[in-house]
Amino acid sequence: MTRFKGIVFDLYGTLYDVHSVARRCDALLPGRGHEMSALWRQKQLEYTWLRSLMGEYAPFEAITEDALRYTCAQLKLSLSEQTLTALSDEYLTIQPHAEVPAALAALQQTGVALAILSNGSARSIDSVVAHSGLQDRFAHLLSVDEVRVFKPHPLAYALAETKLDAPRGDILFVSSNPWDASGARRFGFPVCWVNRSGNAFDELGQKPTHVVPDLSGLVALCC
Ligand code: LAC
Repeated sequence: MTRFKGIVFDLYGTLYDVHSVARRCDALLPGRGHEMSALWRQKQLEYTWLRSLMGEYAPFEAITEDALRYTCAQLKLSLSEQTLTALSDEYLTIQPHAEVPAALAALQQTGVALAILSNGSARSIDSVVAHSGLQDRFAHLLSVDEVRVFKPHPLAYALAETKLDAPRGDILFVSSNPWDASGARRFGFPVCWVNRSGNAFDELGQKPTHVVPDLSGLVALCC
């Protein structure tokens, strides 16, 4: 029995493995697929933050394609528009991290409402979750599309508080992305940082409430 009324998860990197696209990248750039997917992911994130700072919004799929265009230009790779779209579409079918399905089932058993809050568009979130067969685990799939500003803007986190209809102190926010964990903590959620790779936490004036190595650690914390 957990003390939380809801648990809200970040999607990319937290529940689903973004670097599973590295395999496809490797076919295009043999031996450098990881470098390519890491640069692509970094630019994808930067473009969400920069668009928000510029007072603009573009759907996550468009940002993902723009980031891939930059990555190819930077790595001097010439890709047809068709390959570019096919590669970006890989983000619609990324796989969950291995322990995630069992962990979500155990957490759901406690009766707590589970949700996703992602910078991804509603279409991306629905596609990724449906592809993994995990749609029944979640009471809410929330996209920042609704507020047209990306995390870590407070309006994005406020969307989860409104939809879960519970005070922010009763909602545990779970992310493997330190910038996201910092934004959620700043908003007022208790935060569990999933530190899968033994990384340092960002220096943004916030500390996570809990740290776990993967979602099994979260189950131990909540069940
Ligand atoms: C998410 C990313 C950006 O919001 O991790 O799901």
